[in-house]
Amino acid sequence: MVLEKLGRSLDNAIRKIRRLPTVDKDAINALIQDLQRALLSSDVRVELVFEMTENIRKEAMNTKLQKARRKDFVVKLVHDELIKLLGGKPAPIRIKPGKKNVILLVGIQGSGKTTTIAKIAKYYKSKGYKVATLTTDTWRPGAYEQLVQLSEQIGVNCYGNPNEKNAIKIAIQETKRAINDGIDIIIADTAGRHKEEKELMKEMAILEDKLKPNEIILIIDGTLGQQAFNQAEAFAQTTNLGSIIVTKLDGTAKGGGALSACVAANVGIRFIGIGEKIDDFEEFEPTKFIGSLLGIPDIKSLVQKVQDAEIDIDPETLRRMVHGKFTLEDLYLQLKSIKKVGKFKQILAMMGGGNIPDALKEDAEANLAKWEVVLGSMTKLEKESPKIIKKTRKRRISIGSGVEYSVINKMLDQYNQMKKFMKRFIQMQKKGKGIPGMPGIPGGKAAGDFMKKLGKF
Ligand SMILES: Nc1nc2c(ncn2[C@@H]2O[C@H](COP(=O)(O)OP(=O)(O)OP(=O)(O)O)[C@@H](O)[C@H]2O)c(=O)[nH]1
Ligand SMILES: [Mg+2]
Repeated sequence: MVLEKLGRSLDNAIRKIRRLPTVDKDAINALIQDLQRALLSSDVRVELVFEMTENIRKEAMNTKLQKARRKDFVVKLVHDELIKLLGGKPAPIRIKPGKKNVILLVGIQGSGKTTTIAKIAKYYKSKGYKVATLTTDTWRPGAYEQLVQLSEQIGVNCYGNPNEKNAIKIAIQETKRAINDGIDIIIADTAGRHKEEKELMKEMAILEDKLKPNEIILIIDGTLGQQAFNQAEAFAQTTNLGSIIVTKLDGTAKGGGALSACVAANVGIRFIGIGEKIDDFEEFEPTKFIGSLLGIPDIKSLVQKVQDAEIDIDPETLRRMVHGKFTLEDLYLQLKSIKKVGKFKQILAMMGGGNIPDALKEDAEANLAKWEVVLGSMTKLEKESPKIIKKTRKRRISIGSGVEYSVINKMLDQYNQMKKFMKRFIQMQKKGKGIPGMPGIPGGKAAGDFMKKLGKF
């Protein structure tokens, strides 16, 4: 496993907390200590470690939760903070079929560029692209032969010119040749350079200018630990870095430091190298990676569960909802505050089943920004009694907000559906009957619980 030692200590820390009958103050403090020890011994920068553990402590201590939900909540906190530490996933490199597509690898000597070229070439080949490698390394003896050999192993062409000493010339001529040969993606190797080597750093900037790569990827040796920060920063200053690949994460205790250092330098990690062989390569998926570090392969569903449970509905809105006084603005505010319609659906599900008005499923979320503008052009009366919004008012609102009719209509439509849904729910509740269209929910146990909950407000 990658970062085995860190994984083992994080796994132990999480296991300990999950085994406890309740998560109290002492348990949180013990977890914080375990996390600090684990991350520091993985060479993560002290400030980062303290910042993240302090965040966990604050959130864990200050959030009031039912006992049963505390454990998952705390695990999710750890997950969220580790994601922050290791960064999100960079967007995929955009490849334009039939056009020139170049991925340029840079990095200091021995970081693993040439090996990684072959790994990336194999990755894109397996996605169905016609891939070739290109070497511009005129410095290291045998650089050309090394890449030819690796390319043969994965069955792709290698472009280069061992008789030419000018890297820029090679880059221009050989890229042309590859494009003429119908290559979709050229993965270009460069000579190893040091951030102090001004000439080579300059050459790299020219290569960038001439090749106009889709992305420049910096290769960083994971055994450097937090030293990776200086390197990432220095390269980011000279070129337009797109992402980083951290290599040699197999068998180094400092991997956590290297990964977090890259993120601290503001560059996302795209892949990780986990061995010398071509297949020892992984796309960097933060959630999956952290799941395996924490010993919870299915961390995604745990996180989802906690997120779903964090429904935060304003009690006043709830009260208005059940008394049939739900306004257009309430709908907007509610959608906005919970951000995801998914959560809103959950609230509705609590009211009696999964039968949610169709219109609320997708569009509401996407249209929120426009709704805001529309609401700004409405009078108080219109927001409270949207049924008075007929043709003339719609025209005025549309002109005032600059939002097209269709959005206003949809907004009103969604509001009406919501209102109808709630009215039906309330009627059925009063009669103690089931809810039409929701078989098997005689009044709905969930609905009953929901009503009880409402009684508290
Ligand atoms: N364990 C391990 N070794 C790796 C990994 N990636 C590369 N290496 C090894 O690191 C050494 C250097 O790799 P190269 O690919 O030649 O590095 P480079 O950056 O091209 O080096 P220069 O061209 O000299 O700048 C080789 O022995 C590789 O086998 C990795 O992910 N894990
Ligand atoms: Mg090399």
